[in-house]
Amino acid sequence: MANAIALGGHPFGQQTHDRHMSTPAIAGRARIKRDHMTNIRDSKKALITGITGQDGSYLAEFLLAKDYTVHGIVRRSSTFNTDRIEHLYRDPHDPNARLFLHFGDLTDGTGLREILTRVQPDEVYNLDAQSHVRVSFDQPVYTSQINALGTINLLEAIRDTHLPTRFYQASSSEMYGKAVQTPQNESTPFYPRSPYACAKLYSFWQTLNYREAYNIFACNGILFNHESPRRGETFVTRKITRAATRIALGLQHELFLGNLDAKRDWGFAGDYVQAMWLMLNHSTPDDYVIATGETHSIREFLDQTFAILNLDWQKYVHVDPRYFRPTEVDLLLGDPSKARRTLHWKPRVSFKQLVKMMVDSDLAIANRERLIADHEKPGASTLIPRGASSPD
Ligand code: NDP
Ligand code: GDR
Repeated sequence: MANAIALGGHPFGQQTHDRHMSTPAIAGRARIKRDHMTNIRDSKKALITGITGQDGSYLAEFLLAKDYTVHGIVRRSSTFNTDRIEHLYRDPHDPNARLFLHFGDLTDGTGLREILTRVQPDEVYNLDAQSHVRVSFDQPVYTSQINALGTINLLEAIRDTHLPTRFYQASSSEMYGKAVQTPQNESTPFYPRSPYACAKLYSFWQTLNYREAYNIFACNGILFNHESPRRGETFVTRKITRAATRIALGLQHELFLGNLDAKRDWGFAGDYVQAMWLMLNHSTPDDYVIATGETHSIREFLDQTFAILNLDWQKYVHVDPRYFRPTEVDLLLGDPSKARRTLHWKPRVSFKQLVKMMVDSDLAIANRERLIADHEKPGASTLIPRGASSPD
C-alpha cells in the first residue's frame, strides 16, 4: 500500500521559518539548506503533467538524475495514485527534496495558470491523458476533454503567462490508425481510428500551431507503443505478463484477450522518455517519430512471454469479443530515422529484453501473491480472478 505524499505546499515554503533559527547547529543546517536553495535556483525546472503515469514516473527519474528540480501535477483522488513515484519522493521539508507535487487537473485552466506562475518551469511535459484506446470508445467526450481540450488549456496558460518555457506534447502513433503507408514517419498522413486518436490529433495540430503562431518552443513526440514493468495492467502487454506469471504460480487459470492479430512496434518506456528530453533540448523545435523499427503481433508477445515460463499459451488464452474495438488499428511500424539522425536517439532495449524484464518483474509480484495465498485459510482467498474481470 502506498504512503500518502504531501502535495500542494509551496516548494520553497521553509525559507521563512529558517530566518528565525539561531543556534550553531541550526545555523549549520540553515547554511546547508541555503546552499541547497541556491542549487535548486540554479537547476533547471521541469513541470510534468501525468507524473503518476508510466511515462511520468520514468521521466521524473530521468530528469532528477540530470539534476533538474521536478514539479508534477497530480489529480486529486480518494485513493493514493502516486505508487509509481513513491520511490522518488521526499518530504518537502527534507533539504534534499527536488520533486514537488501540485494538485491540478487539465480541465482546470485557472489552476494550470496558477501552477505555471508559481513554478516558472523551463520545460513542460504534457503527458496526462485518458490513455486507453478501448475505453475512449466508451467515454469519447471525457477522453476529448482531457486529451484535446486539456492540451489547449495548458498551451493557453503558457501563452497567457508569457513564460519562455519549452513544451512537449505526448502525441501518439495511434494518429496513423488505418495506416496509409508502412513504415510510418513524420510525413505519413494521419487516419485516426478512435476517439482517443482523434483527440490526440487535435492536440498534435494545436501544438504545431502554437509553435508557428506564437513562436513557442513546442514539440510533438509521435511515440509508438512503449511498455515496462510499470505499464498499466489493462494494456495488452502487461495484461499478458501479469496473467502468465500468475498462471505459472497457479494463481490464475485463464486469460481472455481480444484481437491477437494486431501488430505493434513495442519499445521500452525508459528509452522513450530520453527522447522527450532530447527534443526539448535541441536547438530548434520539431516533431519526431520515436519507435524501434520492428513490429510484432500479440501472438508473438504471447509466444515470448509463455516460453520464458515454459508454458504453452494456447492452453490458457481465450478470445473474448468484448475486447474487440469498433475500429481497430491493425499494424503500426515506426521509422525513427529522423530522431536517430537529428537527436542521436536510439532504443537500447530489444523486444526480447523488454518481455523478459516485464516477466521477471511480474513473477516477483506473483510470488508475493502466492505467499499471501498460502498463508490464508483454505476457502478464504481474497485474490481477484484476473482476466475474467477486467473491463478492457
Ligand atoms: P498512463 O495512463 O500510465 O498515465 C496517464 C497519466 O495522466 C496519469 O498520471 C493520470 O493520472 C494522468 N491523468 C489522467 N487524466 C488526468 C486529468 N484529467 N488531469 C491530470 N492528469 C490526468 O499513460 P502513459 O504514461 O503510458 O502515457 C503518457 C502519455 O503518452 C499519455 O498522454 C499517452 O496518451 C501518451 N502516449 C503513450 C504511449 C505508450 O505507449 N505508453 C504511446 C504514445 C503516446 P492518474 O495516475 O491519477 O490516473
Ligand atoms: P494501444 O495499446 O491500443 O496500442 O494503445 P493496447 O495495449 O491497449 O492494445 C494493443 C493491441 O492489443 C490488442 N488487444 C488488446 N488490448 C487490450 N488492451 N486488452 C486486450 O485484452 C487485448 N487483446 C488484444 C488491441 O486490440 C490492440 O490492437 C497504447 C496506449 O498506450 C495509447 O495511449 C498509446 O497512444 C498507444 O499505445 C501508442
